[in-house]
Amino acid sequence: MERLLITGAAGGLGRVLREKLRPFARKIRLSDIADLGAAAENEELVSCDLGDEAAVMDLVAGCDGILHLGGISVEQSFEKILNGNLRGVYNLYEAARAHGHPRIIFASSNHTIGFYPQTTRLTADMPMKPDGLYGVSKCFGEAMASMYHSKFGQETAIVRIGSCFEQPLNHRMLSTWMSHDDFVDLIQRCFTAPKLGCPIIWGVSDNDCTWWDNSSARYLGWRPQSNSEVFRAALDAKEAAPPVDHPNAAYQGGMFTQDPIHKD
Ligand code: NAI
Ligand code: 15L
Repeated sequence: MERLLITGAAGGLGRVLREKLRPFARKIRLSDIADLGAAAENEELVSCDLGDEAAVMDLVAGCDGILHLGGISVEQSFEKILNGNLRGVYNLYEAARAHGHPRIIFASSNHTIGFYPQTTRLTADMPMKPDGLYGVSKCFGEAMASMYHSKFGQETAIVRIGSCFEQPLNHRMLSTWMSHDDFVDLIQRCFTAPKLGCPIIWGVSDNDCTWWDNSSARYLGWRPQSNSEVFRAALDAKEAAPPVDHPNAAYQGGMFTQDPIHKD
């Protein structure tokens, strides 16, 4: 790849992927509203608010792939979500349309379906059940990806990320966890697949207790290698598993189902 754009590059996932994807592109353009530190040899740093249409238009110019991680990543007020996740996604898709349709990987979230009970096994074509305004904003992003694909042929991998951290942080995440290495492998496959289309992919490792069926994305050849079971004993030693009626044991979105509508 000649130039890969990573939005949200100063965030938790962005900082990890900035390093791991370095060999994958001749140039990496990193953008955020937060501090990005110093540029390495093949990096370009661009401070850019995703809500600024003209700035996003310039940001996307010259890029042949976009990993879109930027935006609000937890439940917050509608005003904050509106700028980063709604305007931001619109601006990104309009910029991609103006600049030759670079392939996009959209970091969606399990909070698009967070109100499903943990007893339901989900395929990617089942109706959304968002668990808050953040989840609704990711449903909007998925709908934008689908519309730009149908209308303009824009290809996007919609990755409904479960919990992508070094390791699962609680018992719920034994089901939702995706390792960084599995995500890197998925990103590479999405950018190199001869034909991508606009699939919804569950961003989850090969966990024994997953709730999500990824068979519709098998054509990408992605076979996650990590399994959260290796962390179970340590988690059990740290804390008891939540009782069955606790949100973290009842709902796929866990505690996000309990968030209020924030007003500030
Ligand atoms: P994060 O919150 O650490 O990083 C998001 C970055 O976006 C931050 O650096 C922030 O400054 C930037 N940002 C926020 N508003 C912006 C704006 N208006 N303009 C430009 N930049 C803006 O989140 P994290 O964990 O790194 O997640 C990355 C993406 O993956 C997010 O879109 C998140 O919703 C999604 N995701 C992450 C999961 C995870 O387990 N880490 C799970 C599901 C989805
Ligand atoms: C998300 O969408 C969040 O961005 C992340 O911080 C985690 O909380 C994750 O979902 C999760 O559900 O574990």
